[in-house]
Amino acid sequence: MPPLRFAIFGAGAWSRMQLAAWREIGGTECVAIYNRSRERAEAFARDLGVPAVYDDPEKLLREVQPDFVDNITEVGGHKPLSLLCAKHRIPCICQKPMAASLQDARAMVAAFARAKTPFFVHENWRWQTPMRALFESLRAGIIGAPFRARLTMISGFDVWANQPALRELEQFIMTDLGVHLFDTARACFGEARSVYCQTHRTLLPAVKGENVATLLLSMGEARTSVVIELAYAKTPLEREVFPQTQVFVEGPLGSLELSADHWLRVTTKKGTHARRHAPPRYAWADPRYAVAHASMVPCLQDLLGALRGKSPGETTGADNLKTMELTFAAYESAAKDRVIHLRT
Ligand code: 89Y
Repeated sequence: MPPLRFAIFGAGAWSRMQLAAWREIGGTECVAIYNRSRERAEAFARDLGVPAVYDDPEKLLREVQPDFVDNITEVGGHKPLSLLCAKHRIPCICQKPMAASLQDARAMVAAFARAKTPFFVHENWRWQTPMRALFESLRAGIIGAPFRARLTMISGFDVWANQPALRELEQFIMTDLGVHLFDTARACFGEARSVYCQTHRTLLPAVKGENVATLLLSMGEARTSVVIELAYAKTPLEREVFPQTQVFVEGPLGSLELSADHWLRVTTKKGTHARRHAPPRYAWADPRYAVAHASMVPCLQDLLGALRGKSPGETTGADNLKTMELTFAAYESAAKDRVIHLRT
């Protein structure tokens, strides 16, 4: 099968990592790079062997006619550049978070539906090695229908050192990190029925947005009570586990615990079975982000299968709209200090 020819939009650090992940799976060829600043695009092309460089995205689409675009720009580029792909009926993968507002996310999904063109969101958290092991245990019904769960990501890691733009977001931790955990919770427990959320801004003025959030959700048919705790704060912690998500799930037949260093413990009346689900190591991955970077590989494999029409793909734009609805409902809940009910 000939490789799918694709273009990358955005020549930042994340694009470099993502191109390495694409090359890991094979079956695609990056044929062009677009960036607002031509110098950055040229440096990217030189370093990574990409044959064509553009500082005009529409010209790229017209001249190169890629099979798909991987839109790896900052959030401000997600809507305009994805809509450009829809206009040219070129399938597009957009980096998370899909958009900076629910209205924009809805407009994007609608534009691709009208253009009858595939649209996906690069949402990799649910593809983390230990998370997939957790899904398997949940789906196998080992603990029965879960009645309560907790997903925690509390960290003092300096995420702003590598991603300084995160300092400027008025809506920070839930659009940057929350979307990942919300999406993972949806994959585990079903759609959110309601959400109550409280947020804190403890790093003002250096970080504009909220950097702490606590949510209580009711999810899925089992109406699982799901608590999500998020923090990028300077609180001293005994153990730093960035970027690992810790999970605890209770059901009538047992409990599941995903804890530090990728250990999954399954406890039933027979006792506890513990197994470590470490992510594969890749030379191109930043070891400080190991489990997150490694998860790009199965995520892209899934999206490639979908682009080839072999499978629906887990993280379609339409599916990710539910994650966006939950994210903005959580902001609304925090602003109004009340429970928000979502359409399921
Ligand atoms: O931007 C975020 C992401 O997608 O994963 C972790 C991160 O780099 C910092 O929160």
